Amino acid sequence: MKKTILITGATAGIGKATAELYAKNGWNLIITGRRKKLLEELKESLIHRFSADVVTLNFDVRHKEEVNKAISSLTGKWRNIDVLLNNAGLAKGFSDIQDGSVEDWETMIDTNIKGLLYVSKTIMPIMIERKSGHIVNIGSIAGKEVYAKGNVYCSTKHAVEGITKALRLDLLPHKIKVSAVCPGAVDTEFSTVRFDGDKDRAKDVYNGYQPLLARDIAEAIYFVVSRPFHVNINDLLIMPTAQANTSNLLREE
Ligand code: NDP
Ligand code: 8X3
Repeated sequence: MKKTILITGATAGIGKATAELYAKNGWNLIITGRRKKLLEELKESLIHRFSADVVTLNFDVRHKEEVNKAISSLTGKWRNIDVLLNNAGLAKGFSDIQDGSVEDWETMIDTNIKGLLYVSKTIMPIMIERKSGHIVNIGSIAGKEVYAKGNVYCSTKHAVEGITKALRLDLLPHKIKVSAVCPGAVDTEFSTVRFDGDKDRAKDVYNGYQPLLARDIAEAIYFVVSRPFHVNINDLLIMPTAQANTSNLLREE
């Protein structure tokens, strides 16, 4: 029987690449995000390229009523969610904490922490009832280290690490697997979003070395999810070869 994955933040970057890889491998897909047009375009493309079975849910993970409404609209086979990929997330701003924008802090906390919790809260009862499921959270190297001017973003990713451990512990009796996939620098829309659409500044983040590609992370997610039932990858940290940690990059012009 075909399996089903629900991906938050499927309109771009890692989420989109993961949707493409899972569609290619014959999974049913529930793709979600705020940008409805991009969701519909991705759906059409997945149907056209892979004859995939796809449902779109257009919601903002920060709004719990929207999350609840969207997930409860799923009926029939679409409620049989085998994998939840908590991927939607973002960084906003890059400054010392004393100069940070409270609005940016709230956006990151509401999206990366509260949004992940809201979505998980709606899917967990389905998985518990089915006594089966796998939750994969996208963490970050920023959840393992704190780098200069990364303060609140790094803190939200540290929270993802804590939530991942808590989910694994509390869902143990229900046989639900919980994993974290934690990338270093990946060339996506991430830095453009962080710098409020400043593409030149975003490009500089990836200059002079080969960053990870969204596809690299999609493949890692696929690996994590495709292990046999008795194997759980708790935590997978994936870095560009040119990046030793958050602060040490080998840039060559
Ligand atoms: P992108 O900006 O390319 O994609 C982010 C996705 O998240 C988009 O699909 C966006 O969709 C969605 N999203 C953002 N805010 C919301 C929201 N409020 N509600 C619903 N969806 C939302 O970035 P990445 O692919 O790089 O980021 C994916 C994850 O990977 C994030 O959690 C990020 O923190 C993490 N990560 C990224 C790294 C990197 O270097 N790129 C490294 C380590 C971790 P839409 O705007 O349509 O809502
Ligand atoms: C994204 C990676 O190092 O830019 O989580 O924070 S980093």
